[in-house]
Amino acid sequence: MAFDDLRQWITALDRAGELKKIRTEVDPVLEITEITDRVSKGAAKKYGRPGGPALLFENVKGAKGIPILINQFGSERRMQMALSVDHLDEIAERIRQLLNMKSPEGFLEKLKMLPMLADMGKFFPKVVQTGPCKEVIKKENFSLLDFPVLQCWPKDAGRFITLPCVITRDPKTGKRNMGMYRIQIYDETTAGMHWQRQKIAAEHYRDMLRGVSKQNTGAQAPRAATEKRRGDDIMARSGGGAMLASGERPSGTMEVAVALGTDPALTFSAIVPAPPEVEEFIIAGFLRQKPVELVKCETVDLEVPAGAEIVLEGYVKLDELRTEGPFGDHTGFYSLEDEYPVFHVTCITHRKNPIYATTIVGKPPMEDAWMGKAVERIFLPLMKLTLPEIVDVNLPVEGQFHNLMIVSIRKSYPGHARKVMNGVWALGQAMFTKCIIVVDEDVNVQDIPEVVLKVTNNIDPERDIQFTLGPVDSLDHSARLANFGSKMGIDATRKWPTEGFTRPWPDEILMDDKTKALVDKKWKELGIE
Ligand SMILES: Cc1cc2nc3c(=O)[nH]c(=O)nc-3n(C[C@H](O)[C@H](O)[C@H](O)COP(=O)(O)O)c2cc1C
Ligand SMILES: [Mn+2]
Repeated sequence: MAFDDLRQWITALDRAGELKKIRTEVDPVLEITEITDRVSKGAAKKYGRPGGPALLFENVKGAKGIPILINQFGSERRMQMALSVDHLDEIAERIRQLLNMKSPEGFLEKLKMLPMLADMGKFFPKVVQTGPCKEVIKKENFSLLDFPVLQCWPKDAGRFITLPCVITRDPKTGKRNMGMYRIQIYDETTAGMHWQRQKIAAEHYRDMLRGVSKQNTGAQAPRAATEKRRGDDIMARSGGGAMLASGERPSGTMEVAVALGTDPALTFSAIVPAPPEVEEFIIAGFLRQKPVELVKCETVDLEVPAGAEIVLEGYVKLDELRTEGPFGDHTGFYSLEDEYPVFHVTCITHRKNPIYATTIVGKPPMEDAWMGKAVERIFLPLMKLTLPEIVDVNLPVEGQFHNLMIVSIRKSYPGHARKVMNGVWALGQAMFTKCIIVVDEDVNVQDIPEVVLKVTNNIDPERDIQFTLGPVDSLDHSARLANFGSKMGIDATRKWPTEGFTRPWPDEILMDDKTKALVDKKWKELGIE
């Protein structure tokens, strides 16, 4: 069953015993973080599993009655519920079926395909006339300060919206993108838009700077060369998205809409590292098996989820950047301040009695750990499209997803592990992977003790470690330069003679089946247990 909006989802969480309502007054400045962090780290023992319950804070200091939902995705069970499955591999299986689709040969085969084609019809979003997010429309006298936005950590630069679905339009194709990029509140109507430079909205922004549009990518003349050069200058000096050139500045704005508090599949689709050509609204439709309903914005030419709790409409100026951060990030460290575009809000619409949905990030494990694990499972079949030799992948939570990937492969030729490393580094956001460990298919990558044993046994470090240079995550504080640094691959596969390894390779120690069966039979009699 898909959830139409955040409220249906909260009701379902409550019914499933996955929600804790808290009536004691709490402060959105630091206090909610401390409570939620303890819950994420296992302080709520009565739930008997990592992650604890989702939390609905009903009495938030200074919130004028707006409750806060946090930790909605914060356990494996809730992540499954959010995507309406019993196991995340079910989604991977659905993707596999879609990818395996071949042309039907006879009438019967065509008939068999009909249900799948009908399913595909559910993926596409539908624009409807109006929706609950329009219950209150404020084109003036609105304020970002009206919402109980958290200050998460002591050294944060201020209050940050941490779970926003940021919607922009590709000026080249007209396609929409929805990405989750945190937003720092500056004042009533302005905020910092933290889309990192390799993300899709930052690319839209650069395209606007370049003067690229649907009109001039075709037969029509491109922008005047001088104007183009000005845009290039800004990009060349860019920090977060782009940096101001002194003196001349290109003019113009880029429209942005932000949905806060949507149904969980939609919120989740804002974090998936989808190819730029695929609209997240379609991904959400696929995950929900039900179209996403959209409504047109009031002041910008964008559509937003009709059932959202809160919608912020506005624009970023192409010639304006401002310091964003520091912010306590999911690396366990503060991400340092940097220059990012400024979001100017032109209109706020919301439901009556809106609920503010948010999250915190920090030292893992936290809520985002479960979201990341879901991405890992769902993207495995898609990784295999490009790298079919991959058997399984583990992005350990402590590696914060971009710092460590353990991948097992079916090794078929000399140098195969290195081909896989290079393939991963070329794969969308997997480019950020600081350390890739490649093992043979007999290693269970989900079993870290086994990985440590086999990897450390199997490598001759000088021979088996591959360094490369390239883009790194904006949050990487150790790289030689912001956004640019080195990455490491460890080839921990068994080395072959054709790779120059001619020494004998020892067998792994394993007991024979006969002796095992014998001891199984005697086990009780031995009286050890
Ligand atoms: C809670 C949370 C917060 C995030 N904050 C940011 C952020 O501030 N900036 C950013 O570039 N990516 C952030 N991300 C990661 C992006 O959402 C992710 O890379 C996504 O795939 C980007 O979408 P895009 O490919 O459409 O750009 C965050 C992810 C999560 C789960
Ligand atoms: Mn995207």
